This record gives sequence, structure tokens and C-alpha cells, in this order.
Amino acid sequence: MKKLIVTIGIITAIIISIDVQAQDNIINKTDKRQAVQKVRIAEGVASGEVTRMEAKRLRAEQRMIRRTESRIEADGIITRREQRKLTSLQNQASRDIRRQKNDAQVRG
Ligand SMILES: [Ca+2]
Ligand SMILES: [Ca+2]
Repeated sequence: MKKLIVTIGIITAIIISIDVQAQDNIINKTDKRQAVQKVRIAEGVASGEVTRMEAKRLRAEQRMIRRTESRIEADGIITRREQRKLTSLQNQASRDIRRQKNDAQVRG
């Protein structure tokens, strides 16, 4: 019986560690996309494709995503639903950056 409990303990520990790894991957992926988007905004500002006003809005959007991310990570668990939420916010931000880089408003 004792042996069984130890075995179950070990299996549980392995499952938890796999889960923690998966969560870490999500966090890393989110952070990586945030870094990439930050650079894309900065590039847009440098090239003049993104105006000051557009940059302000895009950066506010990034802050909102970071706040949402902290809330989601606060309990140490990222559910599938939370993961989908983060992905969809970042997809939206990516589209917004692309739009501002290609729209008619450029810095004069
Ligand atoms: Ca959570
Ligand atoms: Ca623009």
C-alpha cells in the first residue's frame, strides 16, 4: 500500500511538472509576442507610418494586454479559456499594429 501511495505521488508530481511546463510555455509565448509587438510599434514610429496618436493607442492596447495577463497569471493557473483570451487579444493587437502601419495616416 505504501509503495502504491509513493508511486501515485511520483506520477502526480510528474503530471504537475508537465502542467507547469505547459503553463510556462504559454507565459513565454505571450511575453515573446509582447516583445515582438513592442518592436513593431517602435519600427512604425521610426518610419513615420505610425503617428504619435496611433502609437499612443497601440501602447495603451499593449498595457491592457499586460494587465489582463497579470490577472490571468495571478492565481498560478492558466486555463484554456484564459489562454484563448490572451491569444485573441494579441491577435487583435497584431492586426491593429498592421493596420496603423498601412493606413493613410503617416507622420508628416
Ligand atoms: Ca488564471
Ligand atoms: Ca498609420
